[in-house]
Amino acid sequence: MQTELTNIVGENNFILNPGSQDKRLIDHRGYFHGKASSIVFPQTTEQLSQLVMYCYENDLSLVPQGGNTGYGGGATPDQTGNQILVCLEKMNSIIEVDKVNFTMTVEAGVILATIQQAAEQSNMFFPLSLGAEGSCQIGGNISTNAGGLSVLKYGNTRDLVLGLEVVLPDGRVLNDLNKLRKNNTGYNLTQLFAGAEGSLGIITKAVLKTFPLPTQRCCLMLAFANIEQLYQFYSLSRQQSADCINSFEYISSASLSLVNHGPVDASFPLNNDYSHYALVEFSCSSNLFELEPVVEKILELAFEQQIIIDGVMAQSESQRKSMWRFREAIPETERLLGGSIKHDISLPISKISEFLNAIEIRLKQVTENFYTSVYGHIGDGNLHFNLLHSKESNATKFKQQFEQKLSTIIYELTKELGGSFSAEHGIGQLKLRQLQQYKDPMALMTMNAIKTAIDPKNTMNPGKLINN
Ligand code: FAD
Ligand code: 2HG
Ligand code: ZN
Repeated sequence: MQTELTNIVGENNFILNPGSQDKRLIDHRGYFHGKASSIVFPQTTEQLSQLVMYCYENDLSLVPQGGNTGYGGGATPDQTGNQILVCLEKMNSIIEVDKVNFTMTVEAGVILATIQQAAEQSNMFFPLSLGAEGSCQIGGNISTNAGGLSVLKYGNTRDLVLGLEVVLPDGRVLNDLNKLRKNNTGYNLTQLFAGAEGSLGIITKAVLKTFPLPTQRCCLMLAFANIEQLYQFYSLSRQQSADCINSFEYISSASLSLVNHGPVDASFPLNNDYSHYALVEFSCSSNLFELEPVVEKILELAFEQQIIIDGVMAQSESQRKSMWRFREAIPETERLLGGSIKHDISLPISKISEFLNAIEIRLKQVTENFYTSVYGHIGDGNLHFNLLHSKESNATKFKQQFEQKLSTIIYELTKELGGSFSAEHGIGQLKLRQLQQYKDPMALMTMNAIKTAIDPKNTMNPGKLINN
């Protein structure tokens, strides 16, 4: 294998028999520990194509990896030690920033934050934004169809992709790398690879949509007596701001208290004894009207109509950033506390209140030994409904003993209310069972048929997303 890899990628671009402690072989949450016969760092599509062709001919399977920040273990190889881990980090060029077409063309290994910065340098905006943006790669974002903090206005990652170049499982290169917003010529193949979690091929290049750079931002931290009022504010503010909201994030009192006494070195701008908080950000790119008076008026109306019980607007960029810290620090704080049992669910917005009212009682029938940290992209109907052990018990033991029972209760109620058990984090190897259980059988059959047609030897990230 050493000779072949040297011939294909050059002697400095692979590691043979990597040690099991190599961080690329362990997923971000430390749930999955894999082994690999080698880790390869291709530098070009041509090298990658040759590598995949070699694997196809020799029945070797491959696992693509970006920044390794995914939540489903999709980028971790299995335990056999036979798989080849393909890391895209050396394919990290920004190929073109096109100000006329509002697009960027990039290689798959570019880090998300680098793309955001490059867009900004050209007075444009790439809106995908999430806590891992300093290390996740655009190829990983596309493959997981990541959501994040500005889906309400700009959509999920798949909505931001116009075209892709992909190395198929037999090594041939599919070129669908176009800048077209209209291209009605059959199946949308680019969209097939978005959210495929590396199961159909390795993305090597992408054409992304960019947007006018926001020049005004107004950020509110609000307190609500109940979820119904939160959604009244959601409607009011979407309507009256001409839909200028880019983020509408929920923070429950329990999630707030995790970060309020921990990592955020700013004081929370409201009293901390309310039950429900929302961080709402408005933005626009125009300088022809002022956003702040509009948002002030919305706040005033909401107070008058008694929709909110408390609320402030950030008065400076540093206040805006510290408001965001209270939201963004929650996952990391949970991790430092030993981790949580995570549920990344979505519901029709109209059902969230019913879900929250019913779920706790059902869970408490199994154990009282936990508390919930609920937060997330509530404007998209997406909650991170995480369960943490109560202080007396041990986090690992809690997960081992209760994860399956508690998660089943949460997913069953989610299903009952027309929701999804995986809103934005995907399936990977973590949620294969739930996929079988909750996805429509005909949809599963169609997914399997697609996988078999494109990857007949099942050498492309086997055991992820599709359990063949
Ligand atoms: P990896 O973890 O490396 O890979 C993920 C999957 O994509 C794997 O199946 C892998 O095989 C495949 N893959 C990677 N690159 C390629 C490629 N070039 N071609 C084909 N397949 C490929 N997710 C959200 O949706 N919203 C959030 O708000 C969010 N916040 C997060 C916050 C934190 C602190 C962390 C740690 C994670 C968060 N995530 C979030 C999850 C994660 O960041 C995203 O899933 C991200 O899109 C993964 O990108 P990555 O480059 O790390 O991919
Ligand atoms: C977020 O929105 C991420 O912060 C992480 O999707 C959610 O860790 C989590 O549960
Ligand atoms: Zn999220």
